Amino acid sequence: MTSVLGPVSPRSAEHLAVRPLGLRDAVLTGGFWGRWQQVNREVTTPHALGWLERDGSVDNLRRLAGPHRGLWFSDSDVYKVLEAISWDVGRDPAAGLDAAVSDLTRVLRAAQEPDGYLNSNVQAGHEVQWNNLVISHELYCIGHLIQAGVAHRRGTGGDELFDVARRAADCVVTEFADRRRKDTDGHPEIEMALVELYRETGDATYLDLARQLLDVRGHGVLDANGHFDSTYFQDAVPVREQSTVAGHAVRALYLLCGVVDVYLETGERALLDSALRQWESMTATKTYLTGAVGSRFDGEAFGEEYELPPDLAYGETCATIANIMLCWRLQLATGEGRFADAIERALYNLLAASTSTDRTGFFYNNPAQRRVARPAAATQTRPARAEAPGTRPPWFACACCPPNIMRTVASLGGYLATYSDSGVQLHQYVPATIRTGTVTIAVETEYPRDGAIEVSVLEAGDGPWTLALRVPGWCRGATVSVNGTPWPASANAAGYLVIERQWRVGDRVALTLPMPVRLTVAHPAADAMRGAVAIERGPVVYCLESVDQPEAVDVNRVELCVDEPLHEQVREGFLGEDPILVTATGLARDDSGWAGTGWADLSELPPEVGRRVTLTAIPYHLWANRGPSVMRVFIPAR
Ligand code: FUB
Ligand code: ZN
Repeated sequence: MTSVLGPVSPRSAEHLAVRPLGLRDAVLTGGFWGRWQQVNREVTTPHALGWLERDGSVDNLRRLAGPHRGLWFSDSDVYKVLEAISWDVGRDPAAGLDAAVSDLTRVLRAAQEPDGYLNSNVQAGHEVQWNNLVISHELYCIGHLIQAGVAHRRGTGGDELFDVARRAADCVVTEFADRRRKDTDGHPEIEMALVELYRETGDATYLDLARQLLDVRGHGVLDANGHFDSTYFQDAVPVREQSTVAGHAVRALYLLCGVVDVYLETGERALLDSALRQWESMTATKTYLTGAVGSRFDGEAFGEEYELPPDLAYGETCATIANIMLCWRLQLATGEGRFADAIERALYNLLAASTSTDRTGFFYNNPAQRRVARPAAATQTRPARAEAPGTRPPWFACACCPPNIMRTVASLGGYLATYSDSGVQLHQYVPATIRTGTVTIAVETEYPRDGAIEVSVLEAGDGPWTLALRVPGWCRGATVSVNGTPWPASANAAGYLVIERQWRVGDRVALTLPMPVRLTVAHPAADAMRGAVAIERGPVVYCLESVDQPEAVDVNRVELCVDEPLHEQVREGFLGEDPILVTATGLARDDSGWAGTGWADLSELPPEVGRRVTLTAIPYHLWANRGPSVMRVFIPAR
């Protein structure tokens, strides 16, 4: 297969159910994500470049001496921003962005050792090279450098940044390949990067090393030195035997991305099976309704099955992004719509909520309930992660999330559609133009404000082909018509309505996905949400935010009257969007009768006192844009 401009460009189609499209072939043309992509480039990118200078991340690489500012893996923030910019210039070159890449590449080239080694913390003498892999993040950082270099080369054809990345990779090969070492990095990431480098170069050394690094893990090769345990590092169980996601969430999911990447190139079924098994377990038992994964603050980790407390949810933004990356690889491997469903949930909820509406503030962790209207910490520019602020700071001391958001938004086109010998598959409904060889289609929609999606054929290609349209798992009663005539199709086992015909230029397909407001309950074993409901409409999860409720209504003390109707109303210009808000009847509880210890004998409960109120729910992703607030997604049902 020829290389595509986007993350995950498999070298051969042999183990793909569907094939990816590049960012110049799947182009966002507007809507929520199209606008975000533009602001990501015009506003977030300069913001991020400013912060990388201000927090010392670039200076660390410039100086390579003295104290290292920020966290020891801050090089990776520079690389992720470079990757984001590379996707952007790949879609559409821009002088300012090109210059930023060149400037930073010059810094990296000057910093790089003659043998290709590059790590500002180690080179400044704060760590001995390759000596403390469990903590040092040396391979993790080089992995991000490789991804940036590959993105830049795919985007521009240029070798500047790519050469730096490849030399660093070759240094890793020299140290680790052919089992010269039996250990690996405490933080997975290098595996998927090496596979991408193999894809880009055709040099199987990188693929072999990626596989080796998967193989050695899980045998207790990382000496945890008292910092967490083997499970935290995914080093307790060999990856082919693992049954569920465990330990640090981002690490577990980055590792699985590498696992599926190696499968996509080698066809080793045990790898895919393991990834599917772990993903299914995570999706059924360890994922919040918002798409958050990794519920524990302690170790930024997955909890046990159904351990999903809404108020204590860690839900790191990077973990959900890692799940999007994993889902995309599984989508390519299987062609199944359940992975696009999960991407959709993650995009419209957690990822959308991770960033302020002006796109310069970010959530590192994403709770599903906030009990106290607490602002970001006084040290606002560098809040400790565990403070879990109720407003979005502009950057973090541990700045992994903002650049991860940036590279995801910049490369979002790559997640919209795929193609195969039989035709085109549409996975996400976003205004876009999709081109595969001689076929071009345009998608127009206001989704998810409504479920009307129109696909028109701009170039019809030769002979018949299929258009496959994902029917989201939440949707009942989807219908489709072709040129105004109902098309009698129902979704196939993979979750797609498939239309096969000889297409003509100007053909129009109208897909309707009904999306009435609905109430969702959690699995009974998810104790923390038992007896509560969440409001959803289409892929959008709603929340109650204190600022929208009638005066003196405490969001911590409301119940939702589930037998009363829910009403939708468009709120034009609300936080820069025209979202649909939902109103519901609720009971505002007055618990003054509970004064004292807060406990009561079941047979002597204080009388229930409350007043009926109208509650207003907003899309979860819009919360915390109007100052500190109290917020909840799950509401006790009445
Ligand atoms: O360790 C690198 C990154 O920092 C992880 O992926 C995040 O969870 C944060 O701890
Ligand atoms: Zn992060």
